[in-house]
Amino acid sequence: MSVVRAFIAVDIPPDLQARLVKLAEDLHAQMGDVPVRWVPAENMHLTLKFLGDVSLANLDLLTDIIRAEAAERDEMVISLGGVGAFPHPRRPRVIWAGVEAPSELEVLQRCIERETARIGYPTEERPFSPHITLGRVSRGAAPAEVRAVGNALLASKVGFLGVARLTEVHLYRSDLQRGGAVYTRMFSAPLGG
Ligand code: 2AM
Repeated sequence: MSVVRAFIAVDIPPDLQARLVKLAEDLHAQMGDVPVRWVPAENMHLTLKFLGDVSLANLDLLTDIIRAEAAERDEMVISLGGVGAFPHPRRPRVIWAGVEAPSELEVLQRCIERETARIGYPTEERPFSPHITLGRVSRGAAPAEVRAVGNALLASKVGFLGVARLTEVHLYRSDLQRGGAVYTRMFSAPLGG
């Protein structure tokens, strides 16, 4: 295989993943039986750059970028809290937990964006909005179901969820399988070198 679907992300620890799954289960209970694809704990991460199809011939260039950009920054701590939806809670497609991050994370993301654009990966037009995806509302959801999702999110009183120390930046491959996406780490680089 000469091409893989790939993205660059940072991880959150398993205890926080478990807390987010519990939160997703609570939201699910409030929404009722709506067609949402909930993200399993092991797939929860903070995406810095979705690359799409990556030629294996480009892997060395990408790992060089990740290693160099990660080395430029120190480890950082992010804080998770609150829930919301893209594009808007009244029109929810992606259900997320919020992330508060130091400005260094945005700098890291911007530099990765710039360097990957330099080698030909399409630039993300949307502003960086750090989040952890909890679930995705199916395209076929009925308007009443979409409203139920939005109402549950707007009524939610979720506050602080926890903190995560970011120590590494990862390149993941994503294999779309019948049971959902399977993410596999291909390369990791430490923050701070
Ligand atoms: P997310 O950051 O909102 O969760 C792997 O698919 C990861 O890349 C997911 O976490 C996903 O969204 C993110 N991603 C960003 N843009 C994407 C796109 N156009 N297609 C698929 N995934 C994308």
